[in-house]
Amino acid sequence: MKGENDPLAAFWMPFTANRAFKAHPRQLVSASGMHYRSADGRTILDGTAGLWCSNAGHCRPEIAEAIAKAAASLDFAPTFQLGHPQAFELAQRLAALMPERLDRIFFTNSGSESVDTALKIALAIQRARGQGTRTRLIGRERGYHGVGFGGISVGGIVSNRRTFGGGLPGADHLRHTHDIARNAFSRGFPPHGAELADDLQRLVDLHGAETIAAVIVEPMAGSTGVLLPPAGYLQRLREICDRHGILLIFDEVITAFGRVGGATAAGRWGVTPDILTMAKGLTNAAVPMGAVAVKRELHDAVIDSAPGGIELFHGYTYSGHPLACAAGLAALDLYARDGLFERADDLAGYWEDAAHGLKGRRHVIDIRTIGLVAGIELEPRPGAPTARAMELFYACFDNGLLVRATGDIIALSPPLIVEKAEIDAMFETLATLLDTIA
Ligand code: PXG
Repeated sequence: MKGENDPLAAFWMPFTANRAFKAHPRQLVSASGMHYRSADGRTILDGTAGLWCSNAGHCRPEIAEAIAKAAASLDFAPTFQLGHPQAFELAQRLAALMPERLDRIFFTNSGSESVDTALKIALAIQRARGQGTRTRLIGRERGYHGVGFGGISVGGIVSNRRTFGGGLPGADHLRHTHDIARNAFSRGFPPHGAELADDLQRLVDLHGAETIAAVIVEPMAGSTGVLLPPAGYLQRLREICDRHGILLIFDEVITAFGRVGGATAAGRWGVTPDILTMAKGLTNAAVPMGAVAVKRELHDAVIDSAPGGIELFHGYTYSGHPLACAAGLAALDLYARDGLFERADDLAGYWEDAAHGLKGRRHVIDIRTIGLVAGIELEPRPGAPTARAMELFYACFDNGLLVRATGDIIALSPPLIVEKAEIDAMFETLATLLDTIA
């Protein structure tokens, strides 16, 4: 890396190969609707809604205006022992979108904070219910729950964990559900693997249910390559949690706000967790914000356990920040006005057919879609895992298409305003470029 006069040196970029980026920088300078504009003046079709977050497309004027208005009228207000009307309004609006009874909302500023908040709330609930021995938190292999110490402890990605010590004591993991041998190229929920939920029973038998506070899973694992829940898996996990007094947390940082149709995957797929995390699409990503939805009676247990005092010693300076609330309210208005959650459902069939059009192309060993998400798994290059997908990512960018590469999987998750012609363009670009990659 270069020295003091390098204008790119100071920014230590997150989750980035800094050396490679700074040798060949790819910068975005503006955005509108379905497109980014690059520093070298090209238009880039956004196949990923930024990082799975700009669900209504970029720079929507209604959101920009709401943020500007908030910035000029109430730039900041504490939410510790004080409040402001838009925070209460947004919480109420969110509660109305959540599955039944998940209508108590805690605000955070990111997905990672939502996850750590959800884990802490789970511990507080168990304690309030007289179950203080339940301190163990269970995640899943190949799970991504952000980068806080809680999130990496229950997360299941080795490179996110190995540098940072042992994590939370007692955390354990279910096996992941990814099974190309049995499920490759299946459509909808993969047919095989519901029995993998029984791994939770195995951990109960191993550790004792009285030590387990909660299980956290992404209903659909996004970051690690669009890993869909096998048919019946989430229902089975719910049943095992109920049998043993274990709280079920769905990490919906990616899946909420229309990505799989409906406001949440829980609602869309008919399995209700006890706690649900959100972020990303909550404000259409225009201001950082996350939230945690908690079942009313579980929230009440915590509130009732501390009459008179602060019930939960947790919160962030920026919980319910006025600019984020303004952006959130405007985003929810847009989602409703333009019917964007339904749009993911309406387009899902077209999207699935377009994605599966890549079947038989060079390197492609699996294709998975649900809602407006697609994972295209490539055969790893011998001796150089991840190189093939990374090359394809660079080739796409150079040819005007933004995709995500994770491992040897290309993930697509366009803004929900995507048109059929743009869907065609995405998969045509991928089809062409797959032939050019060694
Ligand atoms: N939980 C889930 C399920 C996520 O996907 C987080 C928590 C953390 O959110 P924050 O806001 O703290 O980053 C995430 C984030 C990718 C990608 O390319 C995915 C995420 C973030 C950046 C890139 O798949 N997910």
